Amino acid sequence: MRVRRFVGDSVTETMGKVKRELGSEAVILQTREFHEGGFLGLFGKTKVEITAAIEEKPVTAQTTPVSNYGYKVEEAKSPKIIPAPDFNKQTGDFQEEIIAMRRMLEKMNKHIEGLGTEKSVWPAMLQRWADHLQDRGIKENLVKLLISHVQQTLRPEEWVNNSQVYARLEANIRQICGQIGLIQPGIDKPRIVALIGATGVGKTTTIGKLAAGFSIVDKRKVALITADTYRVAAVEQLKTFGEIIGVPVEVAMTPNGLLEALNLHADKELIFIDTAGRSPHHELHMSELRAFLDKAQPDFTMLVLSATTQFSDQLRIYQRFEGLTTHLIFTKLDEAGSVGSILNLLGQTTLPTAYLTNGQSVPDDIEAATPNRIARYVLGEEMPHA
Ligand SMILES: Nc1nc2c(ncn2[C@@H]2O[C@H](COP(=O)(O)OP(=O)(O)OP(=O)(O)O)[C@@H](O)[C@H]2O)c(=O)[nH]1
Ligand SMILES: [Mg+2]
Repeated sequence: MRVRRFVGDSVTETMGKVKRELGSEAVILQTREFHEGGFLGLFGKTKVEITAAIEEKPVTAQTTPVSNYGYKVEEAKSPKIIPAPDFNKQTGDFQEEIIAMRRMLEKMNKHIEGLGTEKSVWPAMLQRWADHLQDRGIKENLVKLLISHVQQTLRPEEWVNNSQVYARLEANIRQICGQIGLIQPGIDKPRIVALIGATGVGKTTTIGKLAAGFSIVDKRKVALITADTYRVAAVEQLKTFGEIIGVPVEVAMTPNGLLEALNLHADKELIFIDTAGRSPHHELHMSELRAFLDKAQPDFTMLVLSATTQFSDQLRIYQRFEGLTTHLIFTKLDEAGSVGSILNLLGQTTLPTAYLTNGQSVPDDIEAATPNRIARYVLGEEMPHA
């Protein structure tokens, strides 16, 4: 590993030096500000020092900025922006509904526990549905809950009717999904939205989609801040999105820097904060993230979970980020063969779901979550043969 120290007048300038010398894959080891010159440091100049390292032979930085997708920025500016979903369709603040949902969920959980985990044997017409749900990745106890509900509420001669069974399952899955909570821009001050989660789940891409939707389609005043200064490439990625969408991007090296960046955009309606992907097992990384969030006090802290992550890992990640998270976002629904894991997770939380993403295209591949859409994804398009 090659370690180098860089000094400059500003974060941007110093980061530029790091990138030129060590390339985009350089890892930032330490950042500090110091005073140079002036009597006892008074009236001196504030300098920025960045210590960075590169694993192997340094890669020469590209002269033409390249986006995360590998296309040139100039080319990327030209794609037609297709209107994104209307993110403002709020379901409203139905406090009573939420309380009722929680009660129902608690009841359901009790019921699920009572059902045990041994595999059930159902009448043949229902068994094919039980197998289908299991193939979709739904846990055994939820499968039991869903199928026993069909068994109790439909007459045996109706079990052969796929659309009737599907509708019944869908209705039940909608209930398990619980609440939806979408971002609403602030009125007299910006709403602050931070995206957190494990590495590579799609945080930055999702911010690109949301920022494009709100700024281009909804004509809202948006700013982006990245607190992910761990890799130079991460900063470049968000800056590229900012350039394409036409919204300002700030880089926050420290929690105080984040606060400054937020204050700089007090006139905005929405500020998105991108954070570094965190391994939930890495305590130091988690406490760094906490320090950023403590300073920013976001209105929404959205945990991004990938549908391609297996349920046991999703659950572990969810539990680790639980105290910080206010909303959930599920990504990569297009890549996951079956997304029953989402239902398994939603069955264990009362946190609202906000958005679902289903592809790499910015801003198209995102939709506001609805219990209906989640149910459709969970059940899949195909139905078992009668
Ligand atoms: N198929 C698919 N790919 C996605 C989706 N969302 C993001 N990606 C891809 O997943 C990869 C990682 O996305 P990023 O947005 O960089 O993920 P991140 O969570 O910011 O990653 P780190 O900052 O490194 O933790 C990229 O190749 C994205 O294009 C999605 O909904 N579907
Ligand atoms: Mg990222």
